[in-house]
Amino acid sequence: KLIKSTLTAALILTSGLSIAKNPIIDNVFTADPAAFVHNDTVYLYTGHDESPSNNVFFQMHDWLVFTSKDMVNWTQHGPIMRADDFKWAKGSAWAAHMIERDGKFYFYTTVRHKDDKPGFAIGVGVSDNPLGPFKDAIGKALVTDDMTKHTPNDWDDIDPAIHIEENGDVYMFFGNLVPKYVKLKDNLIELDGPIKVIDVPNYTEAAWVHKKNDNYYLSYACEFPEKICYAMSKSIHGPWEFKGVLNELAGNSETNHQSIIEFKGKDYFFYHTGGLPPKPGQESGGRFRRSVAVEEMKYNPDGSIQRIIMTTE
Ligand code: FUB
Repeated sequence: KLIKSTLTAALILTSGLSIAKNPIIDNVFTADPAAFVHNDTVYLYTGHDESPSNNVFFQMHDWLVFTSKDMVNWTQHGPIMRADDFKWAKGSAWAAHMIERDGKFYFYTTVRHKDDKPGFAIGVGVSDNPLGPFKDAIGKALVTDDMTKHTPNDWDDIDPAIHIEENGDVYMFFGNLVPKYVKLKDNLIELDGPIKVIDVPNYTEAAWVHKKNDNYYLSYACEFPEKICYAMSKSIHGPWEFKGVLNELAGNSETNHQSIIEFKGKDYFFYHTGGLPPKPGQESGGRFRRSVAVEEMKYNPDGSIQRIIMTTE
């Protein structure tokens, strides 16, 4: 035990920060990571897979959050919000993203809308605390399926991801099969202009935008089963130059969903896999029983990103 602690300490000392063994959460099934750095802490927001079997479609009712100050030890909190906290929604707590402005925390989520506006929708939760609880910030959906009829399916308006520009302008990226973005008003709960379509190849879902130095990066789940691809631009408005696959198929989960952050001088890539082994009397991880994992991410001198090496494979 002493040798193990000494080795761990040495690893932390030589590399600055160590990283947890994947999947980083193993007591509950988690998906769709959205990491957020606040006050020297990583807040890892996740969906919560509760399907009893990989033959039963997503059963997702609420969102969880896990915190860490060292990327090794994670503390579970939550649920921070349930899909049915939106009175106009009827379940499906799919992918979400957290941001902060002026001491308030805004949680952009995917949910299924009730039958008066069928299809998926994007809602916004708000709280004074990043650990919640969150309440509906608007009392209605920010985006409904009838506003985004780009595909025959009713979920082309899922997976919100927010990017805040240095001048304070806020943009929401989202979509399934057709990637889209829209500016938000300063109040963060209204659209400020039209929803625009983005031109990148092989897009499936899970858009995430981040900026490093002068480069904007749009990463997204591509093809199906999903890999993560990415594109680069010098402007939030594009054009986006396709740069290829960033992360290969993540084991047996079919979907893949990434979140990219910088924390204490290192860059990290969160994703999910179906790799959790079975517990007695239960099915193993898989496409509807997913688990969040993380890897260190490295940039090349030209700003492109090195292919992620998955320690989960
Ligand atoms: O978790 C439900 C859906 O699966 C998400 O919204 C997608 O990104 C995919 O991961």
